[in-house]
Order: sequence, then structure tokens, then C-alpha cells
Amino acid sequence: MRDENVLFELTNSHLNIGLRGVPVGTCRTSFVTPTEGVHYCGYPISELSDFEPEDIVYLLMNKELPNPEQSASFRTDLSRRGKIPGDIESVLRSLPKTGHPMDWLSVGIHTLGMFETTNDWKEDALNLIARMPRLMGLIFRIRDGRESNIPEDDTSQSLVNRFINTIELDDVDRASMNRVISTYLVLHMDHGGGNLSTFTGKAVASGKATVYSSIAGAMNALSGPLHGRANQSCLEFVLKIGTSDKDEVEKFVRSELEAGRPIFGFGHAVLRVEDPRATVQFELGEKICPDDENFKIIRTLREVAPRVLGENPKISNPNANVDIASGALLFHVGLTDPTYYTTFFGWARVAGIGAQIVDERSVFRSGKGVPIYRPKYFPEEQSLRHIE
Ligand code: NMX
Ligand code: MLT
Repeated sequence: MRDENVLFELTNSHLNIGLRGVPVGTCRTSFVTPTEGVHYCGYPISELSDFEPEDIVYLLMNKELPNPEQSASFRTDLSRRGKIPGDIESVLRSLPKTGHPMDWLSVGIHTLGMFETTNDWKEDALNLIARMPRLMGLIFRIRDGRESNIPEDDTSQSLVNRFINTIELDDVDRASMNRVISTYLVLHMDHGGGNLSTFTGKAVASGKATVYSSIAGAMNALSGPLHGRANQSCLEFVLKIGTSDKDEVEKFVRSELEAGRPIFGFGHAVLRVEDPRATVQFELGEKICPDDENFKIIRTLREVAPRVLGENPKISNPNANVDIASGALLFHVGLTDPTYYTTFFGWARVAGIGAQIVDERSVFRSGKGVPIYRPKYFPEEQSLRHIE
């Protein structure tokens, strides 16, 4: 009879595969299923995509959606925490503009922690969440060389409006930008416990480094092209393809594969269908920019790439992932430099990683927290057979 306590049979085939599918722990904020994607605190993501980001941060932190009073008082709490307690602008001005925006984001988060760390996991996570819009806006603005006359940060505004007010772009439709960024943030906030950036953040926190150091580490993990930076690479693809002609798109996909390069925006470690977060973004694009050239290209890619990738039986999931569509939508609302796209992913994920760190450090094991991470590695010549 099957022993209910045995979750997983570990064999040699599970070594050196990046812990793929190996159970590690439990997660209170979200879970991912191969066919239905991510659920935040039990809610499928497709039911949450129209919520305001503040309410989803509340959900991840408190494990329930707020009622109107709770929502209003949470916003007031975030406003109170929003002001950055130090001269972050001078630090950002000193960074090399040749550096990638994700490196700026990581340095920025570290710097916020140097200005102020309370060493209370939840306080620090909420303070960081509240300070992210201004940090994000300043990164955009200072890298752009628009360093003077930066407007004050009105922290009574929503998280997304504070970012939009700080970047102060001309000739953009702020309402559409708000809608695209708000949806983006909600969709990207959390994705189970085992994705690379979240796992990294929790691992760093398990040694009792600060929330800021842990999340800066998580951002470094997110910056890789197989993880968060796939959204940048995907839009770069789209700009390079330049046509929504099916044959041309197919030729492009095949030539990238022949050159040994990944098809960004497709495939996933857990999902085995199109990511519901991609579906939500396609639906939004059909509403706000169905005739946009980049959107037309991703619509074709969505049709062509799974068929081509599906010819390779090694690829477990040839379908679109979360990174297929976000770039085209951000581009459409006036955020046209793809090198920034992963910073939005990072901004969003600070909420999920922050909430998971709070749970692992101050809730699990009756409040004692998960011990310092320490998985086992064998000498190369040994394997599971050799241990008792
Ligand atoms: N393009 C080309 N090759 C692929 C792709 C793809 N989109 N997806 C999987 N493969 C290859 C993969 O590299 C591996 O090759 P090999 O055996 O030579 O190492 C083989 O197919 C089997 O991989 P899977 O088991 O299907 O996927 P795995 O869990 O290892 O990797 C990803 C998952 C997401 C890293 C992979 O699908 C990929 O590289 N996708 C493109 C990059 C991307 O869009 N990443 C974003 C993921 C979501 N996120 O935001 O984090
Ligand atoms: C995602 O959002 O798809 C990820 O963080 C990648 C993963 O879950 O492995």
C-alpha cells in the first residue's frame, strides 16, 4: 500500500536537473498547476486580473481579499510608508548608464535597505513594496538623463500613478498606461514557491539576511534571459521580425532554433498549456491595441511558435508563457525600451517574494521559521545508491 507520507520517490534521475519538481516546502501565497497556472491564495489568476495591485498585495500578505474598509486602510498604510528615507537620487546618478536596468534595480533595493532596515520581516517587506514605484520611476528618469525638476512623490496616489507621475512622459495616454501596468503587476506578483527568483530570495533570507538583501538577490536571479529577462528578449525578437506574415515569422523561429537560441516567451518548467497570464494579456491587447504592429506579430508568434517547437519532443511545453505579450502592451502605451521590461517583473514580484519571506521567516514552524537552506550534493562519482 502507498505510504501517504511519501510525497516523492527520489532517484538518480533527479540529480543535476535544477531541483525540477523535487518537493521542498509549502507555500501560503500561491500554487501553480500544469494546466490551470497560478492561483493566488486559491483564486485562479484569471479571476484577479482586473483587481487593483494594492488589493492583490493585501491578498498575498493577508491570504484574503480586502473588504472596502480594509482596502482603504491598506492604501493609507502604504502611503505612510512610501517616502524613501534617504537620497536615493544621488546614488542612482552615480551608477553607470551602461549597466542593465535590472542591475540598477538590485542596487536600488540594496540602497533602500542601507537607508533603513527595521529587521521586522513584515515591516521591511511592506516598506519596500511602498517605496518601489518611486525607485522604479527614478531609475527610468535618471537613466534617461532627465534628472532635473523631478516632481515630488505624492504618496497618497496609487502605486502605479506614483510611477507614472515620476517618469512624467509626454504624449502618453496615462489611463491606458495605468491599465497596462496595473494588469502587468497583478499577473506577475507571485508564481508559487519554487520559481528561481522567489526560491533565491527565500534562500538568502533563510540565513537571516535582511528583506532588502534577500530581494536584491532575487532580482539578480530574475535578470537572467531564461527567467524574467525573457520579456525583454521577446519584444526584441518582435522588433527584429518586423512583420506579422506567418511564413516570415515561421522562418524566423526556425532560424533562431537552428542557431541554438531559445524562443523567448514560450515554454515553462511547470505549465503544460498556454499560460493563463498570457491569455489574459492577449485579451487585453485585443481590446486596447488589436491593430498595433507588435501586437499583430505576437498574435502570429502565438500561433506559429507552438507548432514549430512542438516538433521537438524534448520540449515539454511549446506554448506561450507570461513573457510573450507584456512587451507589446508596454510598448503600445509608450514604454518603448525593452531593456526596462524585466524591471516591471521585478517590481511586481517584490510583493510575492516579500510575502513568502514573511511566511517562511515568521509563520512556519509555529513562528520559528524555516531553518537555513542546506540541500545535499554528492561527490561527482557517487550517487543515491551509495547513501544509507
Ligand atoms: N525554445 C527553445 N528550446 C526550448 C524552449 C524554447 N522556448 N523551451 C524548452 N526548450 C528546450 C530546453 O532548452 C531543453 O533543452 P536541452 O534538453 O537541450 O537542455 C529542452 O527543451 C527541454 O526543456 P523543458 O523541460 O521543456 O523546459 P525547462 O523546464 O528545462 O525550461 C524554460 C523552461 C522556461 C527555461 C524554457 O522553456 C525556455 O528556455 N524558454 C524560453 C525562455 C523563456 O521564455 N523564459 C521565460 C519563462 C517564464 N519566466 O518568466 O520565468
Ligand atoms: C513565472 O512567473 O512563470 C516564473 O517565475 C517561472 C517559474 O514559475 O518557474
